[in-house]
Amino acid sequence: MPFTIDSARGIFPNTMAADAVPATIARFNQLSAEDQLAWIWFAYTEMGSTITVAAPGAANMIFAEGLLNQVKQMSPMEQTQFMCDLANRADTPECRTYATFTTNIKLGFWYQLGQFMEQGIVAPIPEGYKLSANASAVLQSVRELDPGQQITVLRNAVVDMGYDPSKLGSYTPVAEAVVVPKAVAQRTQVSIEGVTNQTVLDYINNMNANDFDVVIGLFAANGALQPPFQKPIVGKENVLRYLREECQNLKLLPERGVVESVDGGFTQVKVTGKVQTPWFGAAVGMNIAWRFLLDAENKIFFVAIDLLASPKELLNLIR
Ligand code: 45D
Repeated sequence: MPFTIDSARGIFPNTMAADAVPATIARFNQLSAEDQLAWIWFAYTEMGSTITVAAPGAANMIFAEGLLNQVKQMSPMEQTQFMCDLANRADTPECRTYATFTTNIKLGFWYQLGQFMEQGIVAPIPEGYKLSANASAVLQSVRELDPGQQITVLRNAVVDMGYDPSKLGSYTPVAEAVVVPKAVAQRTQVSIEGVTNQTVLDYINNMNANDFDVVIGLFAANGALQPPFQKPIVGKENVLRYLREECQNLKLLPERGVVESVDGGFTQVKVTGKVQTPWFGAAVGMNIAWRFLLDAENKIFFVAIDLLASPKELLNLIR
């Protein structure tokens, strides 16, 4: 075996990822809970003047409803305490419930809390709240990011809240229902300048059709998928669960790529383009690279998805 998952992570080392995202999150994590909540509120509201979040479907809100109802029944002081507990990742029953939510349920939960805060049903950020100097500085740096990076910072802030899921022991994640794959007549076929590799095309087209059973069939038995700023998810079972939980209704818009033969019959393919999330639709195109490593059977041994540092990186296909 010429590659391990670990060595595969290093293919196309010239790819410049948006390191500003984890750097911003690290600075955000240093802030007090009060500052974090106010910071997100300001960042979210400011962003809302140019791009708006799509309301989650009612069917998906059902999963967060129990916790939302609990919060509604709290006194304003308890509500503020609960939100601070989330930011502090405290060990409370409510923070444990939140920890069982998958990313999209967490986002939908906060979307609804935000609405409640605007409607006066949940305690708002106190009027005239003044951010600390540090928090203001972090807010300024997020203003300078492109929209795709801004929404990733917000998403990661939300995902990291609540009790640490890895400390929960075994639990059933609270996830959206799995959608039915798109009907064949409604499917689109991409073309990628410089790439005709069938596995890569099948990957993109079946992701766009929410046909995750076909997507997982493209992976090698011990294949891995590495989402932006995360460690690889290894093995078909884990990758399939991730696809069902996190990848519904994404729109992958690859533009161009390169294909190169490497050791042991393996092929490395780098594709760049845009991805849209159902939360923002066509309003936000994230600049993305896919770095595939295919084995001798043309199965996906490894694929990394990177959020790119700048649009300029869309043209960077050198090794
Ligand atoms: O604390 O090929 C308030 C993979 C106040 C898979 C609030 C992929 C206080 C394979 C404002 C109410 C998935 C990796 C909070 C491709 C407070 C693959 C609320 C890539 C928290 C291509 C805040 C997919 C709210 C990608 C409601 C890159 C914030 C997907 C909401 C990226 C923020 C998706 C939202 C992203 C952020 C989605 C909805 C970045 C959504 C971001």
